[in-house]
Amino acid sequence: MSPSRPTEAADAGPDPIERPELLLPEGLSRRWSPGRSTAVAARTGLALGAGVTILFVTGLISHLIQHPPDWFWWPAHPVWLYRLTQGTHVTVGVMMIPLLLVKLWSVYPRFFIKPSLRRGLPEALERLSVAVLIGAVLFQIVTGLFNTAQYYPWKFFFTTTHHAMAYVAFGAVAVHLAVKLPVVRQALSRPVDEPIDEEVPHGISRRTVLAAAGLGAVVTGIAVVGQSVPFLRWTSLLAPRSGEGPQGIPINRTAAAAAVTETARSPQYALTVKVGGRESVFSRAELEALPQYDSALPIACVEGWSAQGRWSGVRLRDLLARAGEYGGGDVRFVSLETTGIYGSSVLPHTHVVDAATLIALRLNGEDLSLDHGYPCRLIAPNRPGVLQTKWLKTIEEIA
Ligand code: HEM
Ligand SMILES: Nc1nc2c(c(=O)[nH]1)N[C@H]1C(S)=C(S)[C@@H](COP(=O)(O)O)O[C@H]1N2
Ligand SMILES: [Mo]
Repeated sequence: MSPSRPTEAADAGPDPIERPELLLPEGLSRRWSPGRSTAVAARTGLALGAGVTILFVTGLISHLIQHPPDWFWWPAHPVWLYRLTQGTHVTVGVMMIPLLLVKLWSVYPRFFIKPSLRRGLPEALERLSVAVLIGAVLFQIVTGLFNTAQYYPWKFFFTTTHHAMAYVAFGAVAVHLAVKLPVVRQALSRPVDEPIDEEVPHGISRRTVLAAAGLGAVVTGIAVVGQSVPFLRWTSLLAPRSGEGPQGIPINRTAAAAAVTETARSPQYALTVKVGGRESVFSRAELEALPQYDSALPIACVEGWSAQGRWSGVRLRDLLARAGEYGGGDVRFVSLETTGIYGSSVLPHTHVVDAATLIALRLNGEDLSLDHGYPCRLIAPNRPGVLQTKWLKTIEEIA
């Protein structure tokens, strides 16, 4: 055996780096084991590339709904679409962890290839792009996971950095795939476990490694997806929200945390509605006296969990019509909550006029609990939970 000479065996392929010098300490494997191979790296790489693409698209959807530019339009139906896109985002996000680990394992000796002047700038640039890629994807996974666990050990604002880094991660994946395309194509055109160089000790087979990666992704996916799929709730071993809470729905922020316990219970409570230049106020009793409708709608939190509720209350469009003349603009909802950043939201016209959009007074057959937004809250179809403002104080049409 010649431990200082890594052999690429049948995987040498078109890769320009042949028999490079490795900067690995003695005692650590300096070999390309058969499991650690282009065959494995190409296949896990494609799965990761597909994952990052899904994450980029679903993440941008979530961003655009929350910060809509003029050109953006998001439908009110199907009511479960955001539940699906964001549930997918977080589930696929978690499935990336085992895939990324196997991918890194399959290529790790390459991180220790001695830089060589002969291979020059292109190789240096390629290695830099791989460093950016790994850094960005790791960053997304860590910040995303911490966010779903509502754990913020850093000072910067999660969403802004996670959003900015999404372009870096997606861009780096695209560049990496473009650079590696010839190698990937060749790897895919050959059998996974082709006969290997006698010089290389046989260890774990590539098929086993790939099966482990796939199984790992499926198991982690199942352990998370239950927070979005009701009949899989019991599988949610890794989901931070159990799906339980008062009236069958979890609560992110309680009335006590939002410091609205007193104002929400006050006998003087009234909802102000400003529309078409007119201002009207409604007590909770007056809202109850208006025609009541039912809506089966999910709360779909940006953190990935979601839960379906049977809401009842006044249709927003009815309430606006009673209060004044609705001019067809967006509508702002302001909470009794004065601290924090979730005290208001804006509802686009498509959702304002939708029959499913309610000023909810009841949930699953009971009066809304204080923590779910008593005296009344907004519940609109196909929206992130963060925009379903609780403890409403004012509703106003904006330009
Ligand atoms: C390469 C991987 C990823 C990409 C490209 C990506 C991309 C994005 C983008 C563009 C957003 C929208 C941010 C905004 O509203 O401005 C987002 C939101 C989010 N992502 Fe990811 N993401 C990735 C991985 C993950 C992972 C692994 C998780 C968790 C396990 C995760 C959890 C979240 C959460 C919870 C949000 C909602 C944030 C909020 O609106 O408060 N992401 N992601
Ligand atoms: N005023 C106010 N409304 C709010 C919030 C908040 O913190 N304050 N949290 C939002 C978030 S992030 C979600 S997911 C939903 C959760 O609603 P629930 O507590 O009834 O399940 O409420 C939304 N409405
Ligand atoms: Mo949320």
